[in-house]
Amino acid sequence: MATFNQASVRRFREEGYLVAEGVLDVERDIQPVVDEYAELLEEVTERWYADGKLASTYRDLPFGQRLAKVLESGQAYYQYFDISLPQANVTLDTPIHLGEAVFGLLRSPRLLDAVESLIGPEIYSNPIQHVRIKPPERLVPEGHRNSLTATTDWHQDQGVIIPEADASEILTVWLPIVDATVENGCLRLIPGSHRDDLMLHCLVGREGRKGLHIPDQFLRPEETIPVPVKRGGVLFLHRRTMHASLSNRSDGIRWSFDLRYNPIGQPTGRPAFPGFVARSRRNPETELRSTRDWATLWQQTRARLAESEKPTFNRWTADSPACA
Ligand SMILES: O=C(O)CCC(=O)C(=O)O
Ligand SMILES: [Fe+2]
Repeated sequence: MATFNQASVRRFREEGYLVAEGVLDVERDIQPVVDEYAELLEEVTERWYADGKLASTYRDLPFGQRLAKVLESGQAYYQYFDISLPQANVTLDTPIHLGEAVFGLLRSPRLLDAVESLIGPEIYSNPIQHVRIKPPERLVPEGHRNSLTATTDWHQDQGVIIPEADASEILTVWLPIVDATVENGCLRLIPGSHRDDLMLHCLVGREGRKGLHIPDQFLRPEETIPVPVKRGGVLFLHRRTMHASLSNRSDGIRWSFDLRYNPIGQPTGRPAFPGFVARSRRNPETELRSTRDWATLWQQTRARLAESEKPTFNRWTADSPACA
């Protein structure tokens, strides 16, 4: 199945990114996810209200405003919503969302057809994955600003893996659940920057702000372009393409998933977390097809990490002098 013609594949190779509109089916791929998260928000607000952690369940507010109220009240919803564990302090009850609609999205045949035309038919779902539901940035309290809730700093995705996977062809698949615009904080990137080496990434920014980022002197601001993507569309990124997000200056949410896939057999760059075979033309029987099995993989990982294990997630352990 060739979703992209040769010209598009060539453009991806040359520019390090590709925007494709209309890859996903709104009814089959997106709406189930929206419904699943509405249910999850209902569940957590009810619980936090009952526990006295919220002054109200904010039931009458639309999804985005309700989320902002929850955050304003100091409840960190993002770990309940995310589809990955955090990299530290995992306990037996660290929340993670492992719902059927999300698993359906990870395995969407429409999405995998597109992925197949870029990395081939043996497709592994790489466990470096997130959901980012970002309220208007002015409503996000300082202590809750991170790349899941607010602006994402400049980086290359290769900078977040460990070196054993440097040669893995990890494809970033970024897809918005609501139209991503310049105003609500779509991504921006530097075309062709994947041809550069892996850049230095720093851990602490100038204002003491934490978060992995490429320092300013390695960026070429005049070459950055914003990449709006409509719901149903997908942005594909090469692992060395430099990118960041704009901030959400709108009144609504900016909601996206970033998923990653690599050819089966290549290291994922985050071996402590579980991936799975999403599609194999050669050995279809190895595909993971059950949400429950997928959830079990993450639950077992959580138990293992809570127990004792302190794996390495990051190649950048201390800031170089060039970071100052
Ligand atoms: O959506 C964002 O803010 C950041 C996404 C990102 O860095 C990625 O998909 O690799
Ligand atoms: Fe990224």
